[in-house]
Amino acid sequence: AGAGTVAAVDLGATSGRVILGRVDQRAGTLELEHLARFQNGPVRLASGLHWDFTGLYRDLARGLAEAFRRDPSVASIGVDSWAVDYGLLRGDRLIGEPFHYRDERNARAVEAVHETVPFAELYRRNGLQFLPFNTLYQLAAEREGGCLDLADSLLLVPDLIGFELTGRRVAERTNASTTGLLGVHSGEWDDELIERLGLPASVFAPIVAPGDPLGPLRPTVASELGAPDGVEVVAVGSHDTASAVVAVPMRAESAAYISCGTWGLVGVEVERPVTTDAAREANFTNEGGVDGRVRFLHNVMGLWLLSESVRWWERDGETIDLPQLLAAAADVAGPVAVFDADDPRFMAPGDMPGRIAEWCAEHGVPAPRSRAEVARSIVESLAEAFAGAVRQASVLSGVDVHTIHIVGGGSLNELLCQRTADRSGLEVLAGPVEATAIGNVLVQARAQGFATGSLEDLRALVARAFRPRRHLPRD
Ligand code: LRH
Repeated sequence: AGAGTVAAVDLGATSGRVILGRVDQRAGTLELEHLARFQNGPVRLASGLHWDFTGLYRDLARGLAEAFRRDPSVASIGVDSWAVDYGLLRGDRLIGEPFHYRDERNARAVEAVHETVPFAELYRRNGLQFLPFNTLYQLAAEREGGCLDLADSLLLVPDLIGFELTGRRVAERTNASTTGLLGVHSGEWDDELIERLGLPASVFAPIVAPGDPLGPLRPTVASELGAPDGVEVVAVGSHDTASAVVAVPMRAESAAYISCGTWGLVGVEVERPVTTDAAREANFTNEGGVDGRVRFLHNVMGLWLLSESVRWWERDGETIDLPQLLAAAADVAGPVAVFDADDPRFMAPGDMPGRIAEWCAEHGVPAPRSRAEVARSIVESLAEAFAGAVRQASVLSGVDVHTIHIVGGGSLNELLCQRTADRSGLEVLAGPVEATAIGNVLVQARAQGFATGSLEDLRALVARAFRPRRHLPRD
């Protein structure tokens, strides 16, 4: 294995980034250079909550152009994003801005889907926890008065970007696994399920695996980005959580991970799906991982609770300093309310502090009053939900968990990491913060021959390059 440079595009629900990754496996180095960071978020139009796909594409294209200016030796590009959302195409043309998964239309479709295919059967087929925005519910809503009839193809967000860059239409497997339309054992489109749900099978693109080449940039794109000849787009774990798990420096046989950003994805990595009744009842999911691994995990609401509270407080133009708020939260002396972070009332954008107070009133516990108390209450509730989900993941999968790895933006939140250690009674190793981009870089590096080996070999490189911070449980 030699050394080389690749570009990672990583789009989260609140921000996107373009990062250069320089990998030299022999020297044991992995360096990231941040080239662009841009805002992302929902836009409410007359038809509902959408993404500004065109704006996102403009921003990431600027980042990529910067990548080629900075380093003309960039060999490839990989794209990952949040899961489940898609664009519909007619020919080469995108039909409207993609819907945001937090749009309300899905709720109406859930019942209709479960009438056709009961949830227990769905779970046996697709292995997915129930989330009202899983693509299959969105498509059931789309079928009623939406644009599905006009479309000849459907591409999930990273695949849509891959299409814009290369002209190729594919469905990368890890992200396709979040649609609910992929067989949990086969890893292929479940044609029978698609037909029973009355969805047009012809819109789904051929499945590819992380590491597969998509192909060279379209000539107009290459010239716009200033990309030299030979640059190709490579499929990565295009579901951001799949890329993040690649870069968790763990021993999978004795560790749990929490990929903590907008969501807290809490689980373990296993070789085979766990689709028992107990796993279904605990609402655990089996999502596709890189190299055929299975991400057995549960979605906990995550830092959304905090970012949405801050957005609420800032609605009249005030600016809140997050580090200062978290420091004040750490200093809150008395006990604060621990609420159920999984409660569906927290899903939609809006007044989170108000909804937390409402939850507390319904459950007869004193609601947090100051902003610092609200922030502390969120941190404690997340830590409690994280600890509970780790326990469940361990019991349901049989993985004997000794260590919890926290990666992503949440790994910077020392209070959250410490309280997760305290509430679980387990050691917490925090970092790397850019796990998703690192996983994206490593899968490309392996496809280019800059790195070799199994996920364990790649994780060894991560462990060397990014030292985790250790939090021991206090009693
Ligand atoms: C995290 C994430 C998560 C999904 C959600 C829609 O960014 O991809 O894994 O459940 O977004």
